[in-house]
Amino acid sequence: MEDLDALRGELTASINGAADLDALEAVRVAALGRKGSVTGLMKSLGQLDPSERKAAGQAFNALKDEIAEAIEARKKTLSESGLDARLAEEQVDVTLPARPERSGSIHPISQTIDEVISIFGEMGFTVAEGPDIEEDWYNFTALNIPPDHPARQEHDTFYLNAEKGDSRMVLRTHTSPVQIRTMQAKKPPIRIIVPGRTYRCDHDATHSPMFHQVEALVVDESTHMGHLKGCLIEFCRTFFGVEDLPVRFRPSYFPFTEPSAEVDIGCSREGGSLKIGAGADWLEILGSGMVNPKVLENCGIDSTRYQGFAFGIGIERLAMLKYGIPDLRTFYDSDIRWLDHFGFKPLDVPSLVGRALA
Ligand code: 2NL
Repeated sequence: MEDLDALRGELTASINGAADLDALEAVRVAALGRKGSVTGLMKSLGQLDPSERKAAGQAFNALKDEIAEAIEARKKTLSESGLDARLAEEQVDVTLPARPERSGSIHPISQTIDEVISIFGEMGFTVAEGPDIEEDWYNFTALNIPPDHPARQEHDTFYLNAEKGDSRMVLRTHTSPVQIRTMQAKKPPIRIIVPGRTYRCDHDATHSPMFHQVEALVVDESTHMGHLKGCLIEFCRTFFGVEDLPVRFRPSYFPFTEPSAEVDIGCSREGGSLKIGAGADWLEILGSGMVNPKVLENCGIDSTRYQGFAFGIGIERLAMLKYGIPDLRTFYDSDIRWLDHFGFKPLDVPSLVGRALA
């Protein structure tokens, strides 16, 4: 029994002294392995006098269990401190600035959309989004675009193959279907802007089959053309950063608005270069109008009580004008040198805060 106590003391000291999991495993093998000291004791039971065997067997077993338990406890302690050590070693200092040569840039399209959202956000608009693949009704019919309208024809619109029994879907040709869905789902007052991808079957130097639009919709009981004008004049001046920018509303036609107006801003083309702001020329930048009462009714809105205005802006064109990007096709080339030149720093979040003081 004294030998047993000595062995227990020795093994316990080795277990608690094991510095890592490998050292602990060596102790385990030396004690409980096939040729281990405790295993040896168990094997010696056969040579004992039968009168001693039972008591000795119980004592050996108790020692074996005790040692096994101590090893498990030590193992747990070592694993946990191992993890703590690794966590301490692999710590990342999140306060270190990103290396500038590694940062990406914000695409001019994203930047321009963010700027437009920021301006209309300050005016009280909220952003709405919807699917790129639409039903014909949302993209055309609800907008008072007649069945024989040229916009519906195969060569202007991307149609998807119809599933059995279903009518064919389209890639939305404008973001207006989102306004239609909003009008169906919500009661006025409505004040939304809708940025997103749009698609038309057109590809040349000034058209891309995928492009971006921001449309807006306001519906309320007393909404009138004065609101439309004020809102768009304010937008143009803020977006281009020209306080006295001339803005002109020119009569136009869209099936979904009545009356309709295209909006031009003042510019100069003197000496072959385009300057926004001063000058004798005009530059068309967006289309707008009062929502056609038929469109309101198509969405379940009482057109004798409510009126609305809407407009649509092409994002690529806005970005080209504001940032002097000469070629539409370069937007989609993913040329890293172009992105380095025309891209924006990720942390330059567009904001109007402080603009009034600037
Ligand atoms: C353009 C013209 C426009 C709208 C879009 C609209 C949407 C609804 C109802 C009425 Cl749901 N109108 N959108 C209205 C006028 C013009 O876009 O030339 N965009 C680049």
